[in-house]
Amino acid sequence: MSNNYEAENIQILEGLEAVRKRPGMYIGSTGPRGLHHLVWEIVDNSIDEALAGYCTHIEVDIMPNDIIAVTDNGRGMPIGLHPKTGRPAVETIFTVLHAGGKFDGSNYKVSGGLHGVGASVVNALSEWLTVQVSREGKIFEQTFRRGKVSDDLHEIGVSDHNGSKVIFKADSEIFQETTEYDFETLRNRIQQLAFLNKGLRITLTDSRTSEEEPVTLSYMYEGGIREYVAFLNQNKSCIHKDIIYIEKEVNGITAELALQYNDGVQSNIYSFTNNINTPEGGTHEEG
Ligand code: 28F
Repeated sequence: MSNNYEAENIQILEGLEAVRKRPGMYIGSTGPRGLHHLVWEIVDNSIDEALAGYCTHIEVDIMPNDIIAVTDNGRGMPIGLHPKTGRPAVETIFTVLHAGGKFDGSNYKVSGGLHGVGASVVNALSEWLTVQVSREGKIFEQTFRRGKVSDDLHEIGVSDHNGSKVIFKADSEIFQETTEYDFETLRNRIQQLAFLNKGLRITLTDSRTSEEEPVTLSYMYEGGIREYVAFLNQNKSCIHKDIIYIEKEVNGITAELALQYNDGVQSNIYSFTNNINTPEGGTHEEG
C-alpha cells in the first residue's frame, strides 16, 4: 500500500473528525437550523447539477425516523477512480473535506452550495448515509457511518435513467436538541429555491404520517422570480399590472430583477446571490 494512500487516509479521518469536533464551524449550529442545513447542503449539489443544465427535478422526502432522502435526475455522481485518492470519485466526494463535487476546479457557473464541500460534512454528521448513483444503465450504492466508509461502492441493480440519490440520518450524538425536521421550514425554502431557479421542479414529500397518505407538494415556476414577485404581491393592490423584469448577462455573470409596486408604504426587497439570501444587501441590490 503506497504511503501516499495512508497519508490520504489520515487526511480523510482528520477532516471528518474536525467536522464532528466543531460542527458549528461547518453548519453554523447543532440546533434545528444546523439540522436543516444538512438538507440544504445536499439539495445545493442537486441544484448545481441543474445549473449545469443536466437536472430538471429534485425530490426531497422526509421519511419516518428522521431520515431524509434527496434525489435528482442529473448525470449521476462520477464513479470512476479519483486520480488522487484512487477511490471511486463518489466516495471521495463524501469522505474528503473540501473535495466536493467539483474537485477538478471545473466549477459550474454558480453554486449556492459550499462548492460540494457540503456532502462530506453531511456525511460526517450523519449516523449513516447512503448514496445511490444511477449511471451507465446501472445503480451503484455506497454506505457510510459517521463519515467512514462502511461498505465499498457496489452495483445493486439496473436503471433506465441517470441521477443521484442521498439518504441520511442525522447523528443524534451531534444534534442533541432535536433530529426532527420541520415541514414548513423545508417547504418554505424549497418553494423559494423553485422561484429562484426557473423551470426547475422541486418536490417535497412528508412520509412520516404513518396513518394517512404521504403529503406531497411540488413547485416549478417557468417565470422564476417574476412569479415570486406576483406571489409576494398576491394580497396587495399593485399600482401597475405588469411586473418589471430584467435579465442581463455580462462576462458570464447573470443578473435578474423582478419589480412591482404596490400601494403600501413599506418596500419589501429580497436580494440573492447564487440562491443565497443577502439580507444586508450589496452591490447587486444597489444596482
Ligand atoms: C442528491 C444529491 O449531489 N448530485 C450531483 C453530480 C454530477 C456530477 C458531479 C455531482 C467532479 C469534477 C465535477 C457527473 N458527470 N445530488 C447530487 N450530481 N457531481 S453531485 O461531478 C463531480 C465532478 O467536477 C457530474 C459529469 N460531470 C459531473
